[in-house]
Amino acid sequence: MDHWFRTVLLLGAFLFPALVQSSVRHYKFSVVSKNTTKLCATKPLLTVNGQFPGPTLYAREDDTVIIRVTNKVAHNVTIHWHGVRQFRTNWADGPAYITQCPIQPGQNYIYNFTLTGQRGTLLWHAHISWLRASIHGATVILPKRGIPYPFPTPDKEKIIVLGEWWKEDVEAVVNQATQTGLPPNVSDAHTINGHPGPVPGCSSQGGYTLHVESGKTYLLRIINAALNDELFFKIAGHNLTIVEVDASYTKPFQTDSIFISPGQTTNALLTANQGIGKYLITASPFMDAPIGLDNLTSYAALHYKGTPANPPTILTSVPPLNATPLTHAFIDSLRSLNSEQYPAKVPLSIDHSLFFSVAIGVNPCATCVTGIRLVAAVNNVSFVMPTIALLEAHYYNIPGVFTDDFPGNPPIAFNYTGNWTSSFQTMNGTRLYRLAYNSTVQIVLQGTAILAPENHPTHLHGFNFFVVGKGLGNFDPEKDPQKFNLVDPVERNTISVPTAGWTAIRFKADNPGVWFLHCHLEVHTTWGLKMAFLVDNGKGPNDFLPPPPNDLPKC
Ligand SMILES: *[C@@H]1O[C@H](CO)[C@@H](O)[C@H](O)[C@H]1NC(C)=O
Ligand SMILES: *[C@@H]1O[C@H](CO)[C@@H](O)[C@H](O)[C@H]1NC(C)=O
Ligand SMILES: *[C@@H]1O[C@H](CO)[C@@H](O)[C@H](O)[C@H]1NC(C)=O
Ligand SMILES: *[C@@H]1O[C@H](CO)[C@@H](O)[C@H](O)[C@H]1NC(C)=O
Ligand SMILES: *[C@@H]1O[C@H](CO)[C@@H](O)[C@H](O)[C@H]1NC(C)=O
Ligand SMILES: *[C@@H]1O[C@H](CO)[C@@H](O)[C@H](O)[C@H]1NC(C)=O
Ligand SMILES: *[C@@H]1O[C@H](CO)[C@@H](O)[C@H](O)[C@H]1NC(C)=O
Ligand SMILES: *[C@@H]1O[C@H](CO)[C@@H](O)[C@H](O)[C@H]1NC(C)=O
Ligand SMILES: *[C@@H]1O[C@H](CO)[C@@H](O)[C@H](O)[C@H]1NC(C)=O
Ligand SMILES: *[C@@H]1O[C@H](CO)[C@@H](O)[C@H](O)[C@H]1NC(C)=O
Ligand SMILES: *[C@@H]1O[C@H](CO)[C@@H](O)[C@H](O)[C@H]1NC(C)=O
Ligand SMILES: [Cu+2]
Repeated sequence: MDHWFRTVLLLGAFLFPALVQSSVRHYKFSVVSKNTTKLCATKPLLTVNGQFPGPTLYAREDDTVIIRVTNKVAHNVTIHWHGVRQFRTNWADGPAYITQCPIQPGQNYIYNFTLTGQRGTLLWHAHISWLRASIHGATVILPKRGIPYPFPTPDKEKIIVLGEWWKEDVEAVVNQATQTGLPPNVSDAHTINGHPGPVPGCSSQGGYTLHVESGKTYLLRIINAALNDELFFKIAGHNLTIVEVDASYTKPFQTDSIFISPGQTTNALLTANQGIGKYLITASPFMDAPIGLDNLTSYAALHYKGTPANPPTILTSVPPLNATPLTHAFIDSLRSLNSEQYPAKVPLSIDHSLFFSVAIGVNPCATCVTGIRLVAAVNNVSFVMPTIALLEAHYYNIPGVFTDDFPGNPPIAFNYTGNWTSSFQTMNGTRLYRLAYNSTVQIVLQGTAILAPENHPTHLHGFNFFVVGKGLGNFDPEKDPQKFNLVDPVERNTISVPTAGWTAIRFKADNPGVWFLHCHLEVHTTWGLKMAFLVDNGKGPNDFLPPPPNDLPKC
């Protein structure tokens, strides 16, 4: 292409931005330690660029994003672009020892990927140990230039990142739990855009304020970046209209409270249609299992322009900790938009029908305080992390790192949600489940009552899935599939499997490589509630796993 033509093209792009189909966006992420005044932490926070929450990644659908990550802290780091499909950019997915070895102190790595077929809000977060506690931020994928949202255009957009925070160094918390075999200490607060609101033993630092103008509509991009807590989000006196989850459009519906699990995102329209004033915003935890959890609500304020000084705050009731019906009502309201432009391509025939029981267990541990260690498992296998990345072991055919014999069913069929009185022990293994390229997969994720029934927000890397069904008790393979929604089920990357219940998901394995599936409660992931899929190459010219980039970190 000659210079004259290139100049005309560039000028055209400048004068008529609509002509530009996509662009390349560059970001620099420095992982640094930072003392913050927002929280009364006793230790500096690990952050990206000194920000908590971290910087927002803005892009449009079809853009390429290049993020140069520099590790300036004493911990190993990786970053995961949660929910990004990573078509043929597997090496940029980020989970440590799954798709890459960690970026070690002083090292760099460039994440390079294109955002294809997705638009909405996602999050990015560290994907090693518990570093994502403070290393996280929003990913905003705008529609292609000139393509409107499939809902009324909001006047403004606001990002709301919900988090969870410990006064102590979070790595010390997880290390202590790993040594003792006991549950880790619960967090000291939840946060809304980095502010906890009132915290016992910590003088108030002021909360986050969402400023609005009467009559205007706001698109709230809400993210749950907490480590271990599913959350409810509410604004006093205002309803929210849900329009998108996990970067997939939904049929709009109104609600006064949002249920959001770690790793999930929810876009909601808020219209400032109430009297001028100051309204309470709350983020509070959900837990319906009989286990200990912090019951701390974080607070922020919705503030109308023109509100007089020091107004009384208009309050709202906080959902009870165990508000199970509210979680079901919210999940049951979610439907794919399924329009002509955004069809729900639900797999109708299934090549791999899998049944995964998810459970807590205990294994012997000579060095632990009580001689046992809490663990967790999928189909009774507690996943053991390898010491080199699985994707490299697969690509280079390195033997002895993993096996591809992950069981497609529990080793013993039993009354999953009943009283398990046999051994609480699990098996160890770095076992993957192999899928043919383009095959269709159904997984029934079955919660169990072993030790304690609990809710598990399960996340799949590399794919979106359709949530075709859910229920309480044991999945019935005869009756339950008849009730599946195969028309407009919600499409997402993380789904909460109900306590003592099941959820059925479907996806098409159209992305070759190694893809992690795990509980997004970090405590359960640490205990072994994780596995990975190995999707073989296809036959087409673009159906294969590309070679790793030159700067891929080494173990
Ligand atoms: C943070 O504050 C502590 C004292 O509270 C100080 O020793 C440390 O150097 C500070 N770290 C940074 C990164 O500013
Ligand atoms: C990003 O990936 C594209 C496509 O493989 C490649 O052309 C480009 O050079 C890469 N950029 C960087 C900075 O690695
Ligand atoms: C965990 O909590 C216990 C009891 O409050 C405390 O003694 C211990 O220091 C805490 N551990 C960490 C790593 O914060
Ligand atoms: C919120 O929505 C509910 C149900 O749709 C409705 O009953 C209620 O009046 C709405 N409240 C406001 C403040 O719009
Ligand atoms: C948790 O806190 C909320 C709000 O403070 C309260 O309504 C609820 O009863 C508490 N639940 C438990 C189990 O303590
Ligand atoms: C299982 O793996 C863990 C490491 O993840 C190890 O500590 C434990 O000894 C193993 N147990 C058995 C029975 O191999
Ligand atoms: C499974 O266990 C539950 C809880 O104990 C019980 O209510 C149910 O009847 C059991 N189901 C079967 C099929 O045994
Ligand atoms: C579960 O079984 C044990 C041992 O048989 C029994 O002691 C316990 O009461 C049972 N629990 C329930 C909830 O049925
Ligand atoms: C899991 O495996 C262990 C060890 O083989 C066994 O003792 C236990 O009964 C199994 N549990 C389940 C739920 O299958
Ligand atoms: C894989 O599926 C897609 C549609 O989802 C189709 O376009 C493509 O041809 C298929 N490739 C192979 C090799 O089956
Ligand atoms: C960092 O990662 C390397 C490569 O896996 C490993 O050898 C090293 O022990 C890790 N360092 C820490 C502090 O975990
Ligand atoms: Cu994730």
